[in-house]
Amino acid sequence: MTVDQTDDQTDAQIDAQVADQPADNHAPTATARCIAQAEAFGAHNYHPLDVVLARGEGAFVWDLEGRRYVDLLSAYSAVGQGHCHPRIVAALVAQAQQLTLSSRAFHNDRMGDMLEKIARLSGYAKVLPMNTGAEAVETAIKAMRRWGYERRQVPEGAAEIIVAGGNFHGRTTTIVGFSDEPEYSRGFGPSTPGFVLVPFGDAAALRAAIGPHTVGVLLEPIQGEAGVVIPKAGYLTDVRAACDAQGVLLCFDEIQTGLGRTGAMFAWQHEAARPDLLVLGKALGGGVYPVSCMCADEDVMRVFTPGSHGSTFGGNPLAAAVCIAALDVLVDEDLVARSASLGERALARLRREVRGPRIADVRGRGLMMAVQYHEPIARQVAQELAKVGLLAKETHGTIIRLMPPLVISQDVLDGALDAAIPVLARG
Ligand code: IF1
Repeated sequence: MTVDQTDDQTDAQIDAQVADQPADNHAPTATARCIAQAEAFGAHNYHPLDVVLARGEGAFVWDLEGRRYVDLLSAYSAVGQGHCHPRIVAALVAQAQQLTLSSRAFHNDRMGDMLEKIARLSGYAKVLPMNTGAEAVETAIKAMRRWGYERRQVPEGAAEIIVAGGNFHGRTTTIVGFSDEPEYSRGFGPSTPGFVLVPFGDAAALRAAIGPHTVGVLLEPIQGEAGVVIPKAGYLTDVRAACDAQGVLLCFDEIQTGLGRTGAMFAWQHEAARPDLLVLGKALGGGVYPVSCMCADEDVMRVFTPGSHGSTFGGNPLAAAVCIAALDVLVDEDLVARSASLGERALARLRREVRGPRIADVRGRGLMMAVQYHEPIARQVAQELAKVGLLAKETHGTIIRLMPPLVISQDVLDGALDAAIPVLARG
């Protein structure tokens, strides 16, 4: 279909096209129409469950037919503060009536408060605001490379960054170029040079991979998309020591693990492994607006000089207002402690009750949990969970991630586990 055909098409033709689209045979009309419309006019770069969400509040979402679900994905951790948190929405609405976008050609009266709040919360002197997680990761890659050329005398253009197998850091061509997941990189080459892949969790292999052109290491402290892959105790500490010993930078991508998800404010705090660069996103925007950033101390951040990096929307007043409220909610509602205590209790119960020949592993930290099967049945488990009012997402065929909003109450989580465990255990 070309654009002019779209323009010329009559409603009847669109209705006919929409009606022809595949949709769940049992899905009611409104749901079916919505799915068919997305199928008819959207790129097919996702394979969502046949659920059309229309409303969200706290840990709950409702579909077009009014069915309520407990959200066990939290938009991949971006809805840590819960859906449509009133304080965050109020901040969005208020700022939207004041000033939404100023560009960085001028100052605005909200960005400074956001930068200071993130700096104090993260313990870093400087913050560079961006929008999506991938943009913040690309910012960190630029920072490590320029730091390497200016501070380690690495020959220009020869910088290497060590990354881990199973990594997920976003979808830009540079980032997917160092992914070892073929579906993320197939057909998008040529890859950006200067990345060295080592096995995740193997500090000796990482240490051995550091060479004269290495400028930094980029890791998720716990791998999210790989399926909540938690390294053995001491790994992050060993990686920190290896970077110190050879004078290379350590960058942790905490876009998914950060802001309380794993039961600490940042996952690196489970070990004494403070990175030189910290990348945040997702819940930084309170599930309401895309906000990301890269945090670092002056020694690294000063590689950015006026005009060397930026973005149209980075640090805009609307993002700042939302981010400030999102972080206030995180702190005022003690979401980090909730994640730790609720997660510990939920994981213990899952480990106790989700057992059987089909179960390969049950793991987690804070409210970032996963059930792994021996066979690739996770998609059908997700579909079965949806039937009992629970929304979760499979990854890599065999893993179901369970990541409710950090605001979920003990009762609601207990109820969700009551419904989930028979489905998870059955596989
Ligand atoms: C999709 C995955 C999760 C991330 C980490 C950077 C980014 C992400 C650790 C990039 C984003 C999202 C992207 C989304 C689905 C989701 C995802 F399955 F793709 F990998 F969460 F596990 N670092 N993860 O998890 O942030 O640019 O998206 O803001 O692309 O399908 P972004």
